[in-house]
Amino acid sequence: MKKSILLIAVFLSSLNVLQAQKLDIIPRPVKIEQEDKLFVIPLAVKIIVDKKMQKSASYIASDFFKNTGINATVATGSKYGKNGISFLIDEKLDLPNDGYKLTVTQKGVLVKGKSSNGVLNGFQTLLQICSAKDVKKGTIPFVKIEDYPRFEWRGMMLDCSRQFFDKQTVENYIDWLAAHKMNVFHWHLTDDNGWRAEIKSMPDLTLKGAWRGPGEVLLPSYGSGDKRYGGFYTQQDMKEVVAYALARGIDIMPEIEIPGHSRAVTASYPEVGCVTTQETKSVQGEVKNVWCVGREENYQILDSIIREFSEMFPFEYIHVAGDEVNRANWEHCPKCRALMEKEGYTDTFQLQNYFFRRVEKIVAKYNRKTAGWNEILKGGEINPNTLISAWQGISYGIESAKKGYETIMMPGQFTYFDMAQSENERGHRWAAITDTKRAYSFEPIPNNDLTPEQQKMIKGVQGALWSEYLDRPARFMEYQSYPRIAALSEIGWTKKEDKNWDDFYGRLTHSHLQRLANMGIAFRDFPPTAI
Ligand code: TNX
Repeated sequence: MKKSILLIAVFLSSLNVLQAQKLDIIPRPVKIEQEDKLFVIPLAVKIIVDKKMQKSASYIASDFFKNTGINATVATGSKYGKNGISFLIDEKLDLPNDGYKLTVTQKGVLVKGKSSNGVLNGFQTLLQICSAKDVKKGTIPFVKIEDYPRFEWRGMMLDCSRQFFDKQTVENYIDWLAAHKMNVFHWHLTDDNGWRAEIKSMPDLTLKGAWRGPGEVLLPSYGSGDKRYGGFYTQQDMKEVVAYALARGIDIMPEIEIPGHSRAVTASYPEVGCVTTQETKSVQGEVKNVWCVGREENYQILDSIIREFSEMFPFEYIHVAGDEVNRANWEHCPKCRALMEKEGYTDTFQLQNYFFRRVEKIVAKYNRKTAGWNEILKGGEINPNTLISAWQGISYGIESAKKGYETIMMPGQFTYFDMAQSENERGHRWAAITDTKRAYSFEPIPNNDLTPEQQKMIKGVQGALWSEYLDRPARFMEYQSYPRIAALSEIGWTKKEDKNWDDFYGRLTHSHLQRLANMGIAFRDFPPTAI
């Protein structure tokens, strides 16, 4: 008798119905109710995608197949399909923006989102459930999930200047962000070491400024030795990447690095730089890398560059940088000095502020809002609509929020994934050594220093991957990105009180690292197996 009970128990547990299966969702959802029953996905299951989400339909079908091995038939519609999987927009859903409800019953799967991005977030959760270690292939446990993000902005920046990542690589990167419910890709397209965006009115920016190596005026490349190195995206490429990202719920914020970090510009068009009486260097040891703020023609050039960017990138923000400007350069430039005198300025931060106020006007002319690094707060007032990327530390973000600017928290000490992950690994070290646990410990609203109104100015969080070190070994970019981006995704999404390292680590190691491997990501393991 006892033996047969045991046998039944073993049999039932092999069907995974005795104990709740771990779903290991990252980022952790707001609310999950789970039952010990399974929906068996029929072969050639019918997927219904809301009519308003036409542009995401083929993506949903192909990613569903990649994760489950099941070839669904996809149709667009607006009604729940019995025994199938339905993805529907319900604008009246009683959840915050980007929220969704996911219900799995014997009747099938229903994902409802307040917006198409909400639906896509629910889709990602569904894929993660299907690929959780405990969940038997071809089945989905009965669940009711209600979920929405803590922050509206969950971003990641990739530096495509110091190293050039081709279009396919960028699209893969976007896929991986989407899998973590991230919604902004900050595309760092220009820097001292390469200009990567085709600009039709300034062709030399990519004919010359996208390349380095022997005979080039640019810095020697990182690790590429004597070989010519570089590349750029055509305008068509960039438009395609934008569409690719939008289908996955991701907006692209392009960045044009001005007025510093512009060696690639002056190598292509020397007249844009200052004519100085003395050469000075930027913090990164670069010469001739600053736009001349006293040269009037430069503002026309900026107008055409920003216009072309606005034609390619529909997102509401264009990022115009402003970090680490070698202002000493302006002190030795007669044109800049003349402008200072004319305006009655006593220091070069005021000159920098003058530059940004003009740039803000150009950006506004093309119906976009300006974003910049936290240094643009210096030297005078800027437009109250301008968004601040606070990179130098948490206190910089707090200061920006207190001044009333919408702020993205991206302190280098926690969210710069170019930082090494341990003493023995490669990477920058100037901000911190940041392993996944440390990255996870970041709290974007760390104290009660901010009033509730000021706290609202913190729109979200972002990571950054600068690429000076990403030349080698192969796939180091992925090693630096994951699993730290998985940790960041939870900081951006999950409620503060639900964040817990041990719990996150459990989900990560039990199911999620395998998901990353399935996506083809060469992530850093615990303990590290490379470098
Ligand atoms: C600072 S963050 C920079 C980048 C470097 C990075 C390396 C910022 C706005 N500027 O130019 O690549 O440090 O960590």
